[in-house]
Amino acid sequence: MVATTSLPPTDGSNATSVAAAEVVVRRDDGPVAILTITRPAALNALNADVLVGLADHLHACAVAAHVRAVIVTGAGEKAFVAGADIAAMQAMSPVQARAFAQKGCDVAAAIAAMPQPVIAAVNGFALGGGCELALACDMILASRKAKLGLPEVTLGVIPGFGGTQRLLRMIGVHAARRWVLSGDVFSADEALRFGVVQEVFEPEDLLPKAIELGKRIASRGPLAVAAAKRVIAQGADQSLADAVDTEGRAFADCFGTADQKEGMAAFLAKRPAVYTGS
Ligand code: CO8
Repeated sequence: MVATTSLPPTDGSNATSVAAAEVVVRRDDGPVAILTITRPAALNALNADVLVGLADHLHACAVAAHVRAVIVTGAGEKAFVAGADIAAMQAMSPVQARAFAQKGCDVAAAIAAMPQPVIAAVNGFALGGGCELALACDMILASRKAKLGLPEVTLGVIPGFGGTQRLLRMIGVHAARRWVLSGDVFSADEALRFGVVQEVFEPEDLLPKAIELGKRIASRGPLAVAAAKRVIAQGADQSLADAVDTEGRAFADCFGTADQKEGMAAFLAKRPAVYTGS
């Protein structure tokens, strides 16, 4: 499959390249943008088009003022993403593999850089690069039928866009070794016990619950949500003392926003807050 390159849109529109637009479909439900990876014949496996499509949509959502949360999910009932596309990778040279992995890293970087939270709604297999994509999101909700794992070692490779590193930061070194070195696939409930997923729902409830969560986040102060996302990410790589300092500075900055005045005034007046994101 030949990737179609495109420039990230800057106007918050759905504009994206033609091939990429076919495999990643965006629909908005009010303030929540839902990105659905749609390659059912390959269980939504990640090829260059999917990665470009995801990055394009994420860049567009990041600058869309009305979008306050993003959901990433897979089309159909069977798979979130069953990994990077093995057929596309099989003949790659090390240089090509590095460039391909970089496209995955670009998606992860887009998720980390955008102010809105990104929720992975894992509706089926989330394996290899699919699990790594979920790990790059801000939180992971899963269907009871989901299966997660990093089976790369069964193919003679290792995770390539941050999976080993995000997993170890998430669940600790030894539990990460249990996942990565065995290549085992885990049920949603097992993943919940490991702390890889945060909540598990019946399959039919997953997307509605993810949208509900997205809308709840959308009702909060957007600058505060963005600041909280930022300090959690920064703090994960800092000493506790530095991280608390990072938080303290961001807390103080909130008091320079109209949202803080509005949020506290609304509480005192016993009315819902109307945030402007300013
Ligand atoms: N790549 C390409 N095609 C796939 C993939 C995949 N990862 N997974 C499934 N498919 C295809 C199958 O080949 C099959 O195609 P066809 O009908 O043409 O034969 C179709 O999807 C349906 O799959 P199955 O018939 O295998 O369905 P089953 O229900 O029998 O099995 C499984 C489902 C268990 C999910 C099985 O398909 C499977 O094991 N898939 C591979 C899982 C895997 O190993 N994933 C990791 C891949 S390596 C990786 O992700 C490395 C990431 C590194 C970084 C990448 C940076 C972007």
